[in-house]
Amino acid sequence: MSQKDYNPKDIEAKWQAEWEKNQIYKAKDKGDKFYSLVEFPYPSGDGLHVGHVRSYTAMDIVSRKKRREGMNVLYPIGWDAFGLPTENYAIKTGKDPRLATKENSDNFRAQLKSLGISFDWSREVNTTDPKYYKWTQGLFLKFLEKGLAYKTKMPINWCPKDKIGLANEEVVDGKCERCGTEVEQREREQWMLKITAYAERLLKDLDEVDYPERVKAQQRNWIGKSEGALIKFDDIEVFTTRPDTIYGATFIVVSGKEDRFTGRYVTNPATKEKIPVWEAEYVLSDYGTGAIMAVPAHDERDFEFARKHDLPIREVVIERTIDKSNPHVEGKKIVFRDAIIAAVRNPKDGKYICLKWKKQPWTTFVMGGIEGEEDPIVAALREIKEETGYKNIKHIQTLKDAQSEFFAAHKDVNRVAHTRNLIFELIDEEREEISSEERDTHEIVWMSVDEILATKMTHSEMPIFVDWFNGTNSPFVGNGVLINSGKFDGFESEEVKQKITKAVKGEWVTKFKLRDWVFSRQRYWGEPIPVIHCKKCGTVPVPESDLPVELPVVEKYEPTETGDSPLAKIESWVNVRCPLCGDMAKRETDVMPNWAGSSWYFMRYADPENDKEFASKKALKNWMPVDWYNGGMEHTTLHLLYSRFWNKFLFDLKLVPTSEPYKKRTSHGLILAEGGEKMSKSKGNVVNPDDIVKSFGADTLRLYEMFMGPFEQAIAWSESSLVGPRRFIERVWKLRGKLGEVEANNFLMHSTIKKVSEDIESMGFNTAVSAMMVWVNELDKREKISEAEYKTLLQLLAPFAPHITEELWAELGQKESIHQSEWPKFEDKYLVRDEVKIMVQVDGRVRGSFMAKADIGEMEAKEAAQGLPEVAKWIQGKSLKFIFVPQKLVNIVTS
Ligand code: ANZ
Ligand code: ZN
Repeated sequence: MSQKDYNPKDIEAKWQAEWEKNQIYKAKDKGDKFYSLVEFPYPSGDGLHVGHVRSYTAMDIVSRKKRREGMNVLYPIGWDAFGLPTENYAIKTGKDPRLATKENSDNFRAQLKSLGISFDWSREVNTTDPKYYKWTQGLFLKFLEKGLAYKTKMPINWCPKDKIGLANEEVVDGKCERCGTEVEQREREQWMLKITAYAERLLKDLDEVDYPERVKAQQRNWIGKSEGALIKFDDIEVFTTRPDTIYGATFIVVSGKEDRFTGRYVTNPATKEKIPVWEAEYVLSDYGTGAIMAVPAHDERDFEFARKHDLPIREVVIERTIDKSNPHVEGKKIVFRDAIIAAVRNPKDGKYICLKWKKQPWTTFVMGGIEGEEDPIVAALREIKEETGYKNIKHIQTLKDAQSEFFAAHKDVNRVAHTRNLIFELIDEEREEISSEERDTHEIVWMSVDEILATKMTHSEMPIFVDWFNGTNSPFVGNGVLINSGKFDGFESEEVKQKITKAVKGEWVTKFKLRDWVFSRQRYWGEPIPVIHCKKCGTVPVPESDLPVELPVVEKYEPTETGDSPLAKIESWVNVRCPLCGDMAKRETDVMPNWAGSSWYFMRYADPENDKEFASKKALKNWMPVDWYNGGMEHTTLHLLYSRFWNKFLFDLKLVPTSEPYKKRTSHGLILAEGGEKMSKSKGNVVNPDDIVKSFGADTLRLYEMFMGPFEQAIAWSESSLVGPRRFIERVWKLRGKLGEVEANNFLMHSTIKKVSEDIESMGFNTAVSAMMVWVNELDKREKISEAEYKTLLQLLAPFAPHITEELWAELGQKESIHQSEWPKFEDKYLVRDEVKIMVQVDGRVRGSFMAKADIGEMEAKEAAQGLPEVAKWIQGKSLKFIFVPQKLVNIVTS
């Protein structure tokens, strides 16, 4: 059969037009719904990024599969078009941002269409369209009405040269991104949204949603819930999550610009000692009370600070270690003991004395008990001499204490030992005889650090020594048993937190790291905040009937000399009558941040044309929540949290049906430039998807991006790797020439259906593609393939490569679009790859059998059947015909 060559240019535009004409991707407002969502792009002047293509293609594949499984799918797109780049472009060139936005979104739309993504274009939204931001403003007024929008003084980044407030991303190393001037902090009245009112619920409801663990973890950290105590050290109140360590609080640190002793002392309410008050930057002014009790023995930052400034370090919690190989034996007596463990080093070769026990399978350092009030170092020196004979020893370091629990087999008791862990060094090798009793107990061996680390040493305190060997002698920050803590000695730290708080008259509280959301910008290209300031009536909301408050046309886009929005200069716009008293009043000139429009866009898609409400309850009930939302990890803490907050707020007003907007969230990995750097215009390493579509076709680009690596992982672009997917597509194209009257290899077909179906659900797109490649390889080896196999292949490949599959499908004479055909189903009975017994008949009588792989093909089976000796004699010298029933039978007909 002759066939024309594969040429994507001939087919891609043709099918795109056909799909658009037949509206095959349009969501209907009925039936079992599936709402797939991708983050709508900011339509920049640079055009679509190959990173967009990765995320949008992935959810396109999911959406296409769901549609073909009979679901009513909503897969919408729009433009998140307010924002700084367009505004800065306007400042530079004078070009109206409306125009730039129109041009850029037109370009994005054309680009997306050229990729064959199955968006429902009838629901396109644009956050800068007054018909859209009318509702962003309307929703803001609901926050205002409920007391969740308020004004307060906040510090902002201020460039004194450009006289402009800067977003955090415009401050680079403390300098203005445009002019390099040192950025200052300025206090300014700002509008705030009270997201903190929802902190607890934003945290708790994470348990209900299907998000990747790393996304949940980031949100939990960002919300940052801590339970702890407020405790007064005279007039300085601190917030601490570890009141159990208060006996080790040897100084106070208050938030400040640099490390500095203030000259003051306050009383530690537990120890009654006077402790110094320091100032340092590591204590944040806006968390807790802005002051801490420093416990250097148990907190990394306090430890570092104390070492740097030579402040006292007092250990008050010791680690409780349980020796798993010698655990307590039930019914045995518990004996408490103070003990030492001494690691003695010979400075000559860096080896340490270890004891190999003769009656127990133990290797230990020198160890022993502390008698009465004996000093631990004195006790250790005594033990070293007794057990090893070395006389001249010096103490090098005291490590952390521990409380270890083990069964002391040699004494037949359960021990709870408070161990002092010590490091010593030999001064010389002078040595005295050791007792025969000691000699019978253990043998002395010298071991290097490496040998020690490779040996299973018996002490459960080993981690403390390993820290020392590795030079990471860090404070013990965990929970444990209290020491040096007066009447609380011996108690578990976790148990006494509240008791100690009470004893020092503190208060148990819950704190969050989450701050309220600064919701105003002194800029132009954003939604005007819809309020009016009246001398008599105060802050008055613009009546809903007057919304939208449209952005007026301005001549200059720069903020004013005083850092106000350029809107402040438009007298005719600013001066209005008060909606309440009718006196002259002034409009608010701040605009919203670019996070506003994206906080609710997924709701608008449900009902994009509605001019009575932001979306009707009915439409929202039809579509919400979003079933699957894919987006970037960079949006985890801002956009994702903000939009969950808006949704919860509207849920409380009974305006949306569910308290969480997104059932499931996934995240794609970034696409990096060739070589692994970030793609950026300045580096000139940005790949333009248009170029790839032109030279390879959209199907190849889509397939390549799905095949390039695991979807959640970052991966570098590789131009040379595009030929793989392109060749694969060409092979699929050519396979058509092999169509014929043959039996399908059901095992391969059904296992590929299963693999591709499951991999799409788990975003294993790369392995789905490789399963299809393996299958095509096998099909290509055969002389003929069946129509069932070819059709199934096209149907599985269609979500990945929608154009070529549609073309080939049509060539097979199919009237309906492949994208409306039913998704292939696999049958379990074909999935067994185990060996099967294949009977061999000659002229209808069973003459033999052989075992073979379940997926054995016709050719192989014929050969195997003829090769059986018990069959050979029946067919010798005759001309043969074969009938092959896969997995069952080779029937040979002689004549
Ligand atoms: C004493 C202490 C001892 C602490 C110890 C920790 C370990 P989270 O869990 O993040 O809430 N802290 C309190 N306010 C702070 C501030 N404004 N800036 C910097 N650090 C501050 O952390 C609470 C702990 O962080 C508090 O518990 C306090 O140090 C410190 F072994 O108090 B802690
Ligand atoms: Zn008024």
